Amino acid sequence: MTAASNQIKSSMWDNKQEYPLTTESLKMLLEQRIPLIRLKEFATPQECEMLYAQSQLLNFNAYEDVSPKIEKIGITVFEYNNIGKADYFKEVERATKLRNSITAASFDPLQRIMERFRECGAKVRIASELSYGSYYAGLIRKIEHGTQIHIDFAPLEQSGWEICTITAQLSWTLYLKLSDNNQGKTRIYDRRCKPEDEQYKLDSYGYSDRVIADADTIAFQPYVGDVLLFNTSNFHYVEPMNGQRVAFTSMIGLLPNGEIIFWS
Ligand SMILES: O=C(O)CCC(=O)C(=O)O
Ligand SMILES: [Fe+2]
Repeated sequence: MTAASNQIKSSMWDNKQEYPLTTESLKMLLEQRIPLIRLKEFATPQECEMLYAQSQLLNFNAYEDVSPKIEKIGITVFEYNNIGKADYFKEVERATKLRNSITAASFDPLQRIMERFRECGAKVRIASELSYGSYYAGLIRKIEHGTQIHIDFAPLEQSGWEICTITAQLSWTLYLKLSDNNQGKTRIYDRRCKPEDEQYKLDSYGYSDRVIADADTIAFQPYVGDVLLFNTSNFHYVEPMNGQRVAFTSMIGLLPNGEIIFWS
């Protein structure tokens, strides 16, 4: 490797390690200067088990046109890209009622993570759309066969929604149920997407592994009760899992005015 490329690398991830959530680490994650934040023991094993048990009483739905299969409870803007905004907002109330009934019978990780952000001085709220109202936030998601290499960045995926005006995007994931085999790691690359990467796209969301050639990487081992926070405009994927991998998750975006919004 050349000295020049080394220099570029060190200006992105100075340190390939896990950070706790602080005002400083949150800022660095939004700026893609650190790979990830782990909130250890964000929830107790009992809380995770209760939330998981609630999800087992309901039907998970698989994403259409996404392979390997990913299943979830709750709705996403991603699925309404082609269907349209009005139809998405028609479903928000129903999905929110269902989520509230699940969290009322267990615990509410969404309120807790928003509180943890406030403790770091962030101004947080659920994303909202002029003349439609609040977005939906908070999926229960099953990723057990891994994912393709991808990024998540609303300004590239949606247009004409509030979430398209964000300047940085993170996701947070609380792991509720994991088979005890240390599989299903989340792998994150020190490689942000650029417009030219379109040539590496394989389908609706996956990219060829040529996109991450030579990039630095970190593998996150999920544990029940821990939260992973990372910048989703870094290429990333989930490794397959022989068994269960169920989590509670949403997206997080930074608006130009400094506000932080949550949605799914
Ligand atoms: O389940 C995970 O560990 C992360 C999944 C993912 O791709 C994301 O949160 O953007
Ligand atoms: Fe992702």
